[in-house]
Amino acid sequence: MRKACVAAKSAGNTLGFVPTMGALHEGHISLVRAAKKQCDVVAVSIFVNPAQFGPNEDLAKYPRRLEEDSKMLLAEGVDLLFTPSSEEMYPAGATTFVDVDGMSERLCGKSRPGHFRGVATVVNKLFNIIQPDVAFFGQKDAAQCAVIKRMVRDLDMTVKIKVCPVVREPDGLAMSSRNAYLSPLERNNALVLSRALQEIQRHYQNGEHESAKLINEARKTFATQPAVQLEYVEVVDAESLDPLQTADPGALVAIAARVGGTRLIDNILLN
Ligand code: PAJ
Repeated sequence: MRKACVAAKSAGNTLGFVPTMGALHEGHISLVRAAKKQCDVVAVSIFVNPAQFGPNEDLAKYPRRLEEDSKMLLAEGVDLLFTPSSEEMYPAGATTFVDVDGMSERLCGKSRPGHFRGVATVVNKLFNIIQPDVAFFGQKDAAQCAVIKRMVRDLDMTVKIKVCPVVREPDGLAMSSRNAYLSPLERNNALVLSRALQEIQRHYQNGEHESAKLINEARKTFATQPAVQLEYVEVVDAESLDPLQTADPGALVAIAARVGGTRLIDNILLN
């Protein structure tokens, strides 16, 4: 992979990179298309990164569809696909990690200790292997974007980070590889996440800027759907992930909730 990337760049091409864990959907493909548009050569990685899963999480059952994924990427004109094994990425004795202190404990980091450490470490490793000019991430994982941007800034990495909008199903559900776990009933119940966010946006636009009150509106929406357990709803600064008492334009509202055994996240930027 390193050789192929060096060869691609030595011809004077710009190299775009889209890191993924596979089970690709339109959300991932939107990143690939943005990369194709902006860069001469596009590399994608598919690696279900054990370091970002907690001990009781879905690492073993995470959907793996390498053949289907490869076909989709080929059809999109992706030039390079990197699918390392866990042993290649984490040889015995690998003990170096990237901690983005202060941010790693925010939002999902609170209930998924070590998650952002695993993300930052693997993304740093992938950047070192691929050395992209631009890397593409989805706003769907807003906290991840903030953590990666901070890492790039703090460690003087030269890669540019491009964040692309959340891709949704026609009824509003944010696309996610984990939606595959949902039964038809759960799939319908899961709409409460995007509905609660739309409600918050509406109240914000009607002049309610106090975070506690906006959060309360979301809690009310969740109360109408007892089959879904709200894990958190927070109003934070999109860059630092610090909680905001008063929401300003561009503030990030992030939600995590459990639908049956499936943990889903979604967010919006207030405007
Ligand atoms: P994964 O969940 O496969 O997502 C790969 C990229 O696709 C991420 O940048 C994510 O934000 C983006 N994405 C997922 N669903 C999206 C949607 N509905 N709309 C727009 N973008 C979407 O995120 C990861 O993998 C991993 O943490 C990774 C960065 C690969 C590190 O292991």
